[in-house]
Amino acid sequence: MIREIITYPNKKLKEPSKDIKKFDKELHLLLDDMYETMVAKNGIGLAAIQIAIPLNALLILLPDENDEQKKENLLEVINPKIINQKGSIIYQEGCLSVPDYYDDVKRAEWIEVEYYDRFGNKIVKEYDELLGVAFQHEMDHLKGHLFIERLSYLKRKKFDKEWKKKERAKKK
Ligand code: QAP
Ligand code: CO
Repeated sequence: MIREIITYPNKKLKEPSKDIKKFDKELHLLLDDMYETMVAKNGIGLAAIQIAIPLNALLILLPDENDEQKKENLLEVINPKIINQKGSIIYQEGCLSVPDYYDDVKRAEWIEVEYYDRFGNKIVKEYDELLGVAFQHEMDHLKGHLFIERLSYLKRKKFDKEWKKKERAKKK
């Protein structure tokens, strides 16, 4: 089922998510709905809180070299923790919860993470480049943060200005 994605400035996006305790049918239904929703809305990443569910679950699905999103490349991430990180990288990010705005964000260039798959198997892996950026972006959602909170002061002002302009245009 495709769920509704909540968008900025919905307060729910600030809510910290909670750990998942049971790796059951209900979790699998949530992950399946998140996948359907992410693909339908042309996303490459989605956190459960973006469909208003405050649980520590996120998905990442990058397009392959043929620009196709193959389900076999889907990353289902439960209760993630960053256990190591190094370097820094600047990447232009966007977010389904902040539609039509893209800007540069600085993040760790390499991360080591620990998480669980949908069956409760523990996974420890390293990620860098776009996958590492996507992981950090989605993990921010679980803590109640959006990428626009990580923009430089000037870029944040630019965002506020553009967002207000868009709001005014909508009201007409
Ligand atoms: C997070 O972002 C991300 O404005 C995932 O109109 C961002 O899927 C990971 C999207 C950057 C790595 C690098 C945004 C779709 C999707 C929009 C997304 C839009 C339609 C964003
Ligand atoms: Co996002």
